[in-house]
Amino acid sequence: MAILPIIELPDPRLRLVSEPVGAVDAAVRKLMDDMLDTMYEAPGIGLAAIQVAVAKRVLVMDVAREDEPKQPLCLANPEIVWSSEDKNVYQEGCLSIPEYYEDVERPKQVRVRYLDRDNKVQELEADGLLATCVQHEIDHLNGVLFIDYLSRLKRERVVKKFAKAARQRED
Ligand code: GNR
Ligand code: NI
Repeated sequence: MAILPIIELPDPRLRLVSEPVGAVDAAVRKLMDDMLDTMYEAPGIGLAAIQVAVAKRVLVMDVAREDEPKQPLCLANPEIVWSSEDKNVYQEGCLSIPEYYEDVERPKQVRVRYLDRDNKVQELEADGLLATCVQHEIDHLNGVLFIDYLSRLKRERVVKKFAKAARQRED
């Protein structure tokens, strides 16, 4: 188990489309375990592999509250096979865009087909925060960030702020 560095805006790797895994083998399982460690330490409720600079279609999540038992979920090659017409608005954040939060509207419920930690095909019926989180994570696998759903003004403002902060770290 290991805690991996999380890449942040404006790192261009966040815009890559990640590659499917051939199968969930020992190497992918180790990646999933390291991602769970990294997510819990951050702390966050989800993490996509590209956020730790690995362009594979792998994500982990745990939306259990602090007073509840852990509910880790590991998904490889996830696909949304159904989304509800009903929408939901959540205030989203992203570990790759620290300390920035905005409301995003997404389908309220989704069904996701994926490979689990044992390389078995599974389906997840998600609602509420879990549905929002899994859509946010699958977006990462396609190089999409939650700021892409905001107005151009808001998005450009936050991109510029992070670009400036990165420049200032340079000199
Ligand atoms: O920790 C996270 N919280 C969160 C809150 C609302 C909607 C989505 C998320 S995911 C985020 C962690 C993250 O950046 N995952 O990619
Ligand atoms: Ni994110």
